[in-house]
This record gives sequence, structure tokens and C-alpha cells, in this order.
Amino acid sequence: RAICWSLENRKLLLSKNPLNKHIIEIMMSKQTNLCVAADLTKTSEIIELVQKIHSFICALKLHIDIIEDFSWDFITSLQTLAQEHKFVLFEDRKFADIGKTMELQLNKGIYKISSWANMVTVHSVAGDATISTFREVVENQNTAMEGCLLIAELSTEGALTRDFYPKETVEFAKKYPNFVGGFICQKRCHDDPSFLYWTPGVNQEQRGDGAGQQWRSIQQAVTQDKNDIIIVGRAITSAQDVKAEAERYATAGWSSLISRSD
Ligand code: 5IU
Repeated sequence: RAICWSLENRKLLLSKNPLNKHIIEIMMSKQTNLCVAADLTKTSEIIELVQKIHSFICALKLHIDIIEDFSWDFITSLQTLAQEHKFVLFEDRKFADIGKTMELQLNKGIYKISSWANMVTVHSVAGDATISTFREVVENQNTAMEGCLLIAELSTEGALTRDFYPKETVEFAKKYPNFVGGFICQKRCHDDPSFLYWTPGVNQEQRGDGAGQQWRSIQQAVTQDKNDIIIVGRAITSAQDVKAEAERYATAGWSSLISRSD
């Protein structure tokens, strides 16, 4: 039987996966599969960015530990913007330690990530006990966390996430379908439409940053490589007209997604 990859169909498969239900509802209502990577180091720069791009994104990806003037007012402002303009807060923390340490990194320290982030990235390298810890954090505490993405494949040149690695990562995700929303991958790494496939390494003009990052076009990322959500950083954040560029990426991303039949 043919697998149906339309968002309408996929939405029906997601009743037990709060993160994907939330994301797909946003994607469908705002008609966007764009996640912007806000790799900026001042809170005011991030807030200004969000004020320009909020209509075009389904998720805002952060690296909270690169911010130089972190404050709880900043988090409150982001939460207000996210609520009002409908996008999820995604902390790209790439957890990779033993479960206990991950639990502390999620709940404690300066950033208390689980208290505000709706989703995080988790490396599969430490084994699936990390995901079971993640599940406990989501279930047992009063958190903002809805789910995580497993990193099946990195976008960088020479990355070791090859051979058996993406496949084994998928096996971990299948054990925790309610807590894993999907994957960070370069090519769709599994044939299950109830997961979402997120991809960084997207830039319409440039092919690399000279520091290992590998970029390809939206068409390549969504149509050929069959990913669902494009993660775009510098192509948008360094643009002359940030708002126009976000709109351009969102429009191209969405049309590639909805014209794809599989
Ligand atoms: N990112 C990658 N590649 C990966 C993973 C995460 O680029 O494999 I996992 C992050 C890093 C950065 C964003 O925050 O996605 C991409 O930004 P640029 O579009 O500026 O390269």
C-alpha cells in the first residue's frame, strides 16, 4: 500500500505525538515549513529578527549558550511572540551525555532549557537510554517540552553520521514514537510519515561557509532529498532585507513540500 505523505494524512497519524501535532497544525495554518536558525549573540538582535520573520516560520531554532546577555525577560518575550504568532521554540542543544547528565542539563543550570523550549535535539551516539531519560523529563515535570529530534545525520563535511548510524538512530526513535518528533537528517532517513524530517544545510546562493558546513538548494533539500522542514540560518539572518528573504525561503520551501507526491 502506498504511503501517503500529505500533511493532512500525516496529521491523522499523530494523535500521540504532541510535538508533531503542534508543528503540523502550525505548518498547515501558516503554510510554512521554514525553521529559522537565530544564531545571534544579543537578545535584542534575536527579538528584532523574530519581529521581522514571525509570519514565515513554524519554528525558531536557538543556541541559547551563544547569547551574551541572556535574561528571563528575553525568554518571556520569546514565549509571548511564539504564542501570539504561532511558532515553536527549538533549542538545538544536541544532548550527547549519559541520561543523568542530560536530565541535569535539561532542567538545571542557567538556562533551565526544559522550562521554556518546546523541543531539543538529541544525539543518538550515547544509546537509547538518553531518550528514555528525555521521556521521564517530559512526563514527570512541569515543562514546556513536547518532544525531541534525533540527529541521524549532520550536514558537515566528513561527519561520522554515516553507514549504520542513521539506520540505528531510526531504530531508537521507533521505540519512543510519542517523544521523538523526527530526525535531523540530510536525506529522509526512514519511510514512516508519522515522523518529521528536518534538514539544515540550506542556502539558495552559497554552497559552503569554508568551515565545513555544506549547503544545498531548497529544491534539493525538499524535492530530491525529501525532507519536510528546512532549517535556514545565515542565508536569512545575514540578508540585506531579512523579512523579504524569509518570505522567499518560506514560499519556495512550502511550494516544494506541497508539490511533492511522496
Ligand atoms: N546545524 C547544522 N547542521 C547540522 C545540525 C545543526 O547546520 O547537522 I544537527 C545547525 C547549525 C546552525 C544551523 O545553527 O543549523 C545552520 O545554520 P546556517 O544555515 O547558517 O548554516
